Amino acid sequence: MKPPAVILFNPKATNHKARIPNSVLQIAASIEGIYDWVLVDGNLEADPQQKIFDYLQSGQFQFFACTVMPGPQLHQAVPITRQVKQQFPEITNIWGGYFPSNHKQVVLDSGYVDYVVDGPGDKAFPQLIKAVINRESTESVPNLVFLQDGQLIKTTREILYEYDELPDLPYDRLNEFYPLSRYLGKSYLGEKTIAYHSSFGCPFKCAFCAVVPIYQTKWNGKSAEKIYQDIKYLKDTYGADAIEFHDNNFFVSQKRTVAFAKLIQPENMTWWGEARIDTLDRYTDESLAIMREAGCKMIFFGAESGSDQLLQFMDKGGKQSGSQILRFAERLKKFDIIPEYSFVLGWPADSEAEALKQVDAETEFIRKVKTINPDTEIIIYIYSPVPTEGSTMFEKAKEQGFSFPKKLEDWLQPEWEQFDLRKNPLTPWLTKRVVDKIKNFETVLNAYHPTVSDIKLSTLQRKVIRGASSWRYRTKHYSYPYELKALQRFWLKYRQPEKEGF
Ligand code: B12
Repeated sequence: MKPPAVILFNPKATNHKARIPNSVLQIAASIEGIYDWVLVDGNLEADPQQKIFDYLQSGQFQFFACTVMPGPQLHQAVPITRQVKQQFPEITNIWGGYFPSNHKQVVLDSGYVDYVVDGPGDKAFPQLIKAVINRESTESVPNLVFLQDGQLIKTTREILYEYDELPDLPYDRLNEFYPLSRYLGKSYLGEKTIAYHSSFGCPFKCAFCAVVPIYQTKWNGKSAEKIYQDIKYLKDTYGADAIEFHDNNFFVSQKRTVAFAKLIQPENMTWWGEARIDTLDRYTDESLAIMREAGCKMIFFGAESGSDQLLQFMDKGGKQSGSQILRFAERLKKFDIIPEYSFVLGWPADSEAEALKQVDAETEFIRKVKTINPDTEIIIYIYSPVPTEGSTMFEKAKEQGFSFPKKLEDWLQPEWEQFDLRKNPLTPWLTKRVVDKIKNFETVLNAYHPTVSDIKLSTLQRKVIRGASSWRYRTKHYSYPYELKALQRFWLKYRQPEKEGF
């Protein structure tokens, strides 16, 4: 008698481009050859709920396993999981990923999620499936959270695994469910862009980052050889020509980065990844030149703020400083690697006046970066608290009256979606005046310096929007930029990389 099978669900995350669903694919790898599995991708299914119900009606499935990150994915994950529990109460519902890992209680209190896998699921998932099928206790399964007689039970935490020792991702199996070519979309980097994850965690503990509670400053990365092997396979088999490294911190090890660069150089591929300014600034000129030669075109950096005092307040750690952020933008120019600097504005402040002053200081700083290196891409987030319990910042946020929704459905409310998108978190210290000031500056900045990553913009569109915004940018008149908002929305359909990716 075949063991019952597993439905893996990747809820819709973006409107315009599906990416290789690495979260559920890595979970699939953990049971490949042990339990049968099918994959439903909400980014490629017109009616994912019907697809899931068709599978469930076959009676061959016992598990519905869903990956959930904050934001848009909740809009499919919540209603579909609730429906699965109502219509097929015998099915075991399992959630994993950043959202349930950081919001375990509210997820389990919903009553339609049976288990949360907190952090990496590579070992937990196959062990949980086995325990449930064999009706054994789940208390020896690592990284598991569940309710027992109303009590929240947390099993042993296993924070990190040797990435090289984990099973290969079953790309060919994925290709049976959805042609892999549909996941290799056109982007600023290339015609067929791979989404690849080569490391877990990050060695730092920035108080605004949701990675910290999960990986607790630990980091582990695949070897350069292993990454190259996978990429080469996707290039030769599916014609991929570019790579988005989705690691939280790809460049932790200069040795690994340079080794990978030397391996990938002959393949003529273009790549992008996320890094820290102070880490990259310790790379030698030779390493940066080798990376560029090997196709490293743009790197995302958490610049966060030009204020050393705020960098300290947010536990940015390391050696990063305002002057280093400026100097490094200058340095990267020499290597023709585009820095993509993300800033976080709207930190907890004791008064509106103080918050407005903070914003003025940051907008001036961002203008300085653009003067030093006009190619620098700028991304602006507004601080949205994440549960970094014990961090000065999160404690201050709570002191000032911040709290997360108590009911899972409340996260679907528009204001909480904006919160997740870090675009208007409605935190108690953020008044409308402060949010408008940030948004208006962002509008004028994106008009005067439109992102290179929005590949659908024509040269004419770029010229017109820059021309239309130049008086505002030059004279720092950012208020009520409705004409620019209208042009961006209706003519350019401007796409911000932080929302939808490249
Ligand atoms: C790819 C990505 C995106 C893509 C696509 C997302 C998608 N789901 O398709 C895009 C660019 C669209 C995106 C957008 C956003 N993102 Co994003 N994104 C990522 C990124 C870089 C990679 C995710 C991934 O594939 N990881 C690789 C897999 C293998 O790792 P994993 O997901 O952790 O999976 C492991 C475990 O979590 C667990 N697990 C995961 N799922 C499941 C499911 C089951 C059943 C089980 C058992 C286990 C399990 O086991 C896995 C293997 O160990 C992560 C950072 C990161 N490195 O993970 C940020 C990240 C998840 N994103 C984040 C955010 C905030 C956003 C945005 C809200 C940003 C914004 N303001 O716009 C938007 C949301 C809008 C949206 N469209 O969804 C944050 C979430 C922070 C938080 N509060 O939880 C992260 C953590 C980045 C960060 N460092 O802050 N994102």
